Amino acid sequence: MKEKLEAIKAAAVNAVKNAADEKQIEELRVAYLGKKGELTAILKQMGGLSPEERPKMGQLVNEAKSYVEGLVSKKREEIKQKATELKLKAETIDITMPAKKRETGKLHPLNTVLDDMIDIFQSMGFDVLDGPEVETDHYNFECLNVPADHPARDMQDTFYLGENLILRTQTSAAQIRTMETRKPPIRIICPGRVFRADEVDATHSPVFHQIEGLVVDKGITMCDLKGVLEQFAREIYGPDTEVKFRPSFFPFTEPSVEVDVTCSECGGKGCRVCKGSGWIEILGAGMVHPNVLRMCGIDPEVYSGFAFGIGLDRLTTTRYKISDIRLLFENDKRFLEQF
Ligand code: 2NL
Repeated sequence: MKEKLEAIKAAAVNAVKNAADEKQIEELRVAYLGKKGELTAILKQMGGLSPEERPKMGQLVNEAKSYVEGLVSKKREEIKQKATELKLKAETIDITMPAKKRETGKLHPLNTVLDDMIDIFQSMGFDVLDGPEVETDHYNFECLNVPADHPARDMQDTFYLGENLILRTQTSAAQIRTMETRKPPIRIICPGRVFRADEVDATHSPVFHQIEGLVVDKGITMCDLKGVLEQFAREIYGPDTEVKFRPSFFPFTEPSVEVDVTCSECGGKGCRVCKGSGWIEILGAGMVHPNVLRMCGIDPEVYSGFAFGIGLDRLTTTRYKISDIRLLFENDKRFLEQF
């Protein structure tokens, strides 16, 4: 029996030494030390021994068991340690590797120009407001004194969404609502996207951007209009810029003007940008038509006002020498990165 014990012990020692992972170690523990394990089984065979031999044998078996137990837990620790080392090795970070490039966003050139314009008008005391892009015929045309047979109302020029719903062709509607709800003095600008069913080319897009402005108070005259718009033009194009007011026509203003500035590219000598004229048209404006004031519940005998509309897109393309307006709407990163 003693020899059998020695044989089992030797086999166990050998097996534990060669165990490769935690699963094998656990299997060996069960096989030798578990309830039905070989070393446990040998204890149960001691019934056949003499009373003198029994305790000696019992002691030997217990010694063997605790010896093997010791080996098992030592081996288990070893295996665990090895696994941790391997894992750490696999997770080491090579700090000499090049870092991932982080890309930062930038303002769209339209927003840079818009921010500049908002700064200028806010410093002159204008509030900035916003309105919906889908408008009714009433607010987009009717209140602006645009007659029913005016070409702007044609399906060819305006995007109709229904009988009376359209995509706004200018941002005036937000200002009309302000006149309906606020009492003068009114000093507001209204930037936003506007829509026209234009033929698309390098200078025309069906979506573009506009800032409209409106001032209404007692005693507002053409001089106020000139002063504000000259100030605006000089802040955008530089203090030496000359500003020219040409007579024009809009249904919603009377009298109406268009405003030109000396070409910033050639300084007025004439070049490709200004098509040889030395001047660039930057906006349209005028004194608010009495009909418009009246339709908004403002008495034109008491109050007067001026309004203007500035295209943002052409201001942006000329400032940054962008050759095609469509580039502003494509969101091509290679284009946008340049600003
Ligand atoms: C342009 C220039 C303009 C207005 C817009 C306006 C707004 C109200 C009342 C009167 Cl609420 N007028 N806006 C005035 C003059 C010119 O836009 O080139 N438009 C086609």
